[in-house]
Amino acid sequence: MTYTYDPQNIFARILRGEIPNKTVLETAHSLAFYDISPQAPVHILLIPKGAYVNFDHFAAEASAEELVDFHRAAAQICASAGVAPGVGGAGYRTLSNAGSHGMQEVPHYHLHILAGRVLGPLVL
Ligand code: DGP
Repeated sequence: MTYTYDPQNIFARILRGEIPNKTVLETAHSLAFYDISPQAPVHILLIPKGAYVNFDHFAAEASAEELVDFHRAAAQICASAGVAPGVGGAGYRTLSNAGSHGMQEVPHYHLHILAGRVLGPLVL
């Protein structure tokens, strides 16, 4: 599978420091920041620093180190925000949009982390 990555996408520009962001967590391979248009009291975006278009690109081509870093970062964010059930929190939702049917807006893989209210059923 060949993936074409647009280096001018907004999250690539955030990673290069060309656009400011409100950073939540930075690790060796991942960056998390607040969504500019929050859909819940907690709405954080987690992105890998590598140039991956979407989830299937990341899953197929990221190194084991990048994959572990990313998922541990997601768990750390949920724990630090106090929303992870494992730390007594009320829970959260993670989701990732891909492609046109997924209505992905920014073509750099990202995980939405939503929490802070009852999120309701996943309405499609
Ligand atoms: P998606 O539809 O899954 O590609 O979601 C893209 C998200 O990115 C959307 O919730 C809004 C957010 N977003 C777009 N531009 C910016 C930006 O410049 N800064 C931040 N922090 N978030 C952005």
